[in-house]
Amino acid sequence: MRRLSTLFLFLLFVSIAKAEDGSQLWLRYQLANEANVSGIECLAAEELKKFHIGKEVKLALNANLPEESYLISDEDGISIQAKDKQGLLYGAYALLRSQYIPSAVHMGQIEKPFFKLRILNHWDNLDGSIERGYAGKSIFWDLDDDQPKAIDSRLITEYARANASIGINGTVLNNVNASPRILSAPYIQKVKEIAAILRPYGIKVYLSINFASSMALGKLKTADPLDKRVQAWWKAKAKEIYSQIPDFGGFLVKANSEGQPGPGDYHRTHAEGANMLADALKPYKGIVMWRCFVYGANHKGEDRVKQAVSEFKPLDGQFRDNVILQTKNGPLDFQPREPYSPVFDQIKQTPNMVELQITQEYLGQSRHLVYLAPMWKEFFQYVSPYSMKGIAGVANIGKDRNWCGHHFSQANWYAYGRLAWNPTLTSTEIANEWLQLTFSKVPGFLDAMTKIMLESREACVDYMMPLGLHHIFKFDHHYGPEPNGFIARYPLEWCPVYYHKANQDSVGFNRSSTGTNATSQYRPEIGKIYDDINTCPENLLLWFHRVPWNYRMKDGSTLWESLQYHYNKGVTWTEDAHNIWHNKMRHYIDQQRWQEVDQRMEHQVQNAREWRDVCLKYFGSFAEKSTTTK
Ligand code: GCV
Repeated sequence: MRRLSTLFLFLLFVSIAKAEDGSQLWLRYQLANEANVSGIECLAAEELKKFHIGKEVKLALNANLPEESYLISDEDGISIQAKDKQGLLYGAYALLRSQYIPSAVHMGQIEKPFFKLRILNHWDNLDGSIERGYAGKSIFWDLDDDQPKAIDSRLITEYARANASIGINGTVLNNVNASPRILSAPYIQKVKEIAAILRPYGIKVYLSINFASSMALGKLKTADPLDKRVQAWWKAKAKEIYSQIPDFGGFLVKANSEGQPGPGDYHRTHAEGANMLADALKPYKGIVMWRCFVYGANHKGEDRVKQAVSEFKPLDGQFRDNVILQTKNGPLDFQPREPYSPVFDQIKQTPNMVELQITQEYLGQSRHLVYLAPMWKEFFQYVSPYSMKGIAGVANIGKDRNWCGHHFSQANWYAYGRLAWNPTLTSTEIANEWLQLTFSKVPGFLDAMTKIMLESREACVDYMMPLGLHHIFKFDHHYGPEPNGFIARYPLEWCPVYYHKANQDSVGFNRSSTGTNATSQYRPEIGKIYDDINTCPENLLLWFHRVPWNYRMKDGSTLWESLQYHYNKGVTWTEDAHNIWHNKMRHYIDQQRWQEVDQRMEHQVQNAREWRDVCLKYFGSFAEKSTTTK
């Protein structure tokens, strides 16, 4: 008895002693005893001195290496070579990672980032709220006031360090639904202060702009991009910004989309709008990232998923060379599963970059454990990373102690950075790395949790919207299920019923050549596959086709049976995953993080059940009455 209680006390002590709050992310390095680092004095050297354990490390510049790359060798001690200090820093973080994961460094090989632009997009409002943010307030902004509050330099330094450790080299500091005030002098001053913190970490700052800023701030009566006064206003604004922040990256623009102003307000094209800004930024080597997420303006009434191609394809080739079109991975809006956006097939002469969503707007927010790398890798199976100039990820970062709300949502930030660096890494490799750095290397933990992470996205699709169903979320906050959410006063494109059109005969959106013909926007070899119900992947069936309830799936079940199977499978997965965490993972990690994850997983189970029950009741109300199921 006494021995047992001593053991209990010992275990308790160990777990309390190791309590962690997740604030260190994947950078939980033990302090080294002033490691032996020689060569260039830089941030890389400082990081290594603090955390590198083992042999001496030499840092050297080598002009022959590509920008941002590094070369680590182990002859006569370890050396890191790079063309620039940024490369040295990336090399230092790789070396530190290799203390936990030896395969993180390939000795003697030049490592260079795949995408030149590896950018985070913060949808942070100037009042500190974050659109689609689920981890507390903004780390950059506080009260939207004429005079912005002082920045928290300690927090922003930690943010910079975390990003540099995974190779992110740019950040857009404010929401694409942008307040014009971001371009006022006091805010530019704050941006300058933030840029000064991020610069040593190799991170450039960018801003989202409001297209009508010349009216709101400049007191002009117009924002017409062909108006000389408007052009002059933007040129002067660019000059002002660059006089404060010489390495400012450029602008991100949401125009004529969801109520935002844009060139369309003056019957000008997106190209005319983007070019006006591009001309203002050009003397300073700045770029414009112009979003293709537009619908409901010029092509009202057209199938929403077709509208971006309809809008931008005729403009291809008309953009200045410092404009990049930024397009969401799917043609609708960051659903748990979408086909890739056909913009990537149709825009051939204008540089493209993809916008991924790290924050889980439609994937359980910071309540659900859903690892997104498999979803992004699925996109890269169809759209070659070689066809893109850059990659953007809508951040899931806020002031919560653990940065992302759910400890496992940190994995999505990490995975985004790692894939931006090297899109050929597998989801398994990244999950494994992240788990080892963030939690534990013990195989019992690592194997079980890698499996759970890898399965989690498909499970989320199963319990939310299997077989190609989409946008059946509760209105506005996009958390729970609302398949019957048709409220006529909203734009049609926001109503779930518009997307599944369930009735007693069938369900699904006919986007084949007998319907809206969205399949024709894909390159022919893919369009053909999607167009034919027999070849269309079943996981996108109801996205592209209208299907009778008694349609025979490949496994012989009817559509209705299959739908029930998937919803149940998704729920069972959450129950099993939670049981594993609850019963088996506890002793591998610290109590605090175990408990916080446990509570969230319990909630995920409840929410998954709600999804299943609401959706099966609703779809069942048609399917079970259907003559086609009899
Ligand atoms: C920033 C969806 C989201 C909006 C978001 C928009 C966009 O509609 O729900 O919150 O606005 O996409 O990407 O611009």
